[in-house]
Amino acid sequence: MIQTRALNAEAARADFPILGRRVNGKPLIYLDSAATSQKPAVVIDTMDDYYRRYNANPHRGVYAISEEATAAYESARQRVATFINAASPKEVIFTRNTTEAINLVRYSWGRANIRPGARILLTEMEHHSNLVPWQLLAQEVQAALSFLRIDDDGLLELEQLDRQLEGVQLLAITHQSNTLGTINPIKAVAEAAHRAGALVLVDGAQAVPHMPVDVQDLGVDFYAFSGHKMCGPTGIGVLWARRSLLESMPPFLGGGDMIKRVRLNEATWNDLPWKFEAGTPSVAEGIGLGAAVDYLTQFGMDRVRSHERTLVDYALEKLQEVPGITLYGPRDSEIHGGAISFTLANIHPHDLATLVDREGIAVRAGHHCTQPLMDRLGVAATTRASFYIYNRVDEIDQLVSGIQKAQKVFA
Ligand code: C6P
Repeated sequence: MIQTRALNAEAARADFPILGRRVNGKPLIYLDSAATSQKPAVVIDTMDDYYRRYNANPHRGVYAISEEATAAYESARQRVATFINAASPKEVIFTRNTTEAINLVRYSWGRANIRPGARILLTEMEHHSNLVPWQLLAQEVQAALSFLRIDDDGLLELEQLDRQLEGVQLLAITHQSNTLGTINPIKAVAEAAHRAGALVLVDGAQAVPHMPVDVQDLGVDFYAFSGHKMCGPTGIGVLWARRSLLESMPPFLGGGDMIKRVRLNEATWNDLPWKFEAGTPSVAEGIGLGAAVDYLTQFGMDRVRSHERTLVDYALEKLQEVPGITLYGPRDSEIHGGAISFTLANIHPHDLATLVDREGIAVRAGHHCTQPLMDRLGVAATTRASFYIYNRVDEIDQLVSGIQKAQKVFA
């Protein structure tokens, strides 16, 4: 039973060893959790413990430590399933990351189902991970891509949704934009897509770490996310999909563990979820993700979300006072997750990121793997500050004063 714990950023910080270090002589202010979150000691220790005490290949050995590794890995899957309210752990496929989870759907479901002439509907705010796989599939099977546009506040234009869904076989959409911070109304959009006969894939890379996600309540068909953005390690991600869909899909990769019986010229497939997990899995990473899920669960995702809303409200208010700033994305924290993008007149985002780094502040500058969105915004790059449970409002003040210092350098 996981104990609940109030979300106090100061107390949470003590759980993250890296936050104790200094960068360029200043305490590290980490505002790039949308790229990857920091890791609490409990995740690092859990992985260390696996390697020190029961490192073995799971699902294969009948000896004690292999069985321990199997139990820990499968228990992590069970906890991930509970975390997103999957109907069964069989619906939780471990992948390397969000990118691989989306590509699994592309190769397996997409190749078997998307027909020539069919349409795949995306949005203008997709990360390249939820765009390029569909470009490749569309080229391969002669399908067409179309896009939901965004308005000047960074919100999807949904007035024409029903019309745009005509002839669509798959809607692939991000839950929260990594660049704009926009939280999309997935449940309503999924209902409309299903009415039109389309399936719905959600890129949840920026949602699962930051808000409660209930895949059954959302009513979607595929949901992808990464462990490393939610206090877990790199090298582990998740594809959730409805069991009936997974049962009907051909395997993605072939190899060990995904089979039941192999003969020289044919093979039969293992049960779910292992049918989609060929080869030795990322065992330590899976177990580490289980520890990350437990870590977040003690706070509760409602509290994580409400902490980030406080930070977003504060940051939007403080940043808009900076002369020459342009903020992108919605102004209402109800639909704005913990990532804020902006540009400054006369300072390139990379220069700004370099200058604030001198103050120990880590922010991301660039296109954030959303080049078509940059085209839509009419910029080559933005600076992005993104928040998590360990960020405090005073760090936003430090960012603002770092920006002001940079402006003096370029004045
Ligand atoms: N975005 C960012 O700085 P992977 O790399 O597979 O774990 O996640 C890909 C991905 C997919 N969708 C969204 C919405 C994402 O934000 C990301 C990762 C990072 O914004 C790295 S580019």
